[in-house]
Amino acid sequence: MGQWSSGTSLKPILYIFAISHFCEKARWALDYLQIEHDVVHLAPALHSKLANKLGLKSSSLPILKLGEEVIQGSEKVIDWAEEQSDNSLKAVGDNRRAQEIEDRLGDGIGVHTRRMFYSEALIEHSATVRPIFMKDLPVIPKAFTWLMWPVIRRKMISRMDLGKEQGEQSVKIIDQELTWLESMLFESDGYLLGNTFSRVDLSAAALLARLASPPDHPSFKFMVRPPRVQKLTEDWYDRPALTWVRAVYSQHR
Ligand SMILES: N[C@@H](CCC(=O)N[C@@H](CS)C(=O)NCC(=O)O)C(=O)O
Repeated sequence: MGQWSSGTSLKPILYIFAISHFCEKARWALDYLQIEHDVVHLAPALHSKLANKLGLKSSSLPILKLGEEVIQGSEKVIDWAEEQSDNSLKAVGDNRRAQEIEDRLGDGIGVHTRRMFYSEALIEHSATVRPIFMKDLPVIPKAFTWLMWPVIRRKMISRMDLGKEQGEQSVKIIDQELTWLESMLFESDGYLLGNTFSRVDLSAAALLARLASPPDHPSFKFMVRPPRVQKLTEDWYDRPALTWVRAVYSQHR
């Protein structure tokens, strides 16, 4: 077990956006593996300043800071957390297969649930997104987010390639990816690889939470879904993959 695990005074800091499902994935892993840490919410745009200061080329969150050491990205945070803990999130069996599934979840469901959501929310109902980004911020970053919102919004629209067509394309991709997940779940014993909960299950559940609405999610209860996303969430509520996500949240989060 490493020096950062529970009981130590050297607590790592996890920098996140509350609304980010990749951040939720890292945070859940740290909680699950019982690694004590502080969570710091960052304001969009100010997060790039922190990444710069830490010497990172990319500004993406989550970032975990441990003294001088910096770890970026949910997968690397989980790799690190696994080394520190007596508990495990390793998938049983072939590691390469677990990696392939986790990568596919990130590139497919991770990227496209986000693009589907923001393509409607940020373009047509942007006032409902701002409060989620402001939640839990200290006063100055909160005021910054309020004032700079038009600029932040424009940047997010261009960086994530948002738009009505893009949103519709993402819905089709998510549909295919849910079918893929459902085919794996159909052959499984309740978990995606082997018969125990692993990082692969955690990744799928965290990245699908926006659609599955698990009541145990730390931030999504504050999320207002725009009408088409809300309708999709209702239409797909009973899909096996989304029912499974809610069960995984209630058992493991
Ligand atoms: N593959 C990365 C994806 C992380 C990611 O896309 N983070 C988004 C939030 S959901 C972000 O920080 N975007 C702002 C930026 O890149 O500056 C991971 O697993 O951590």
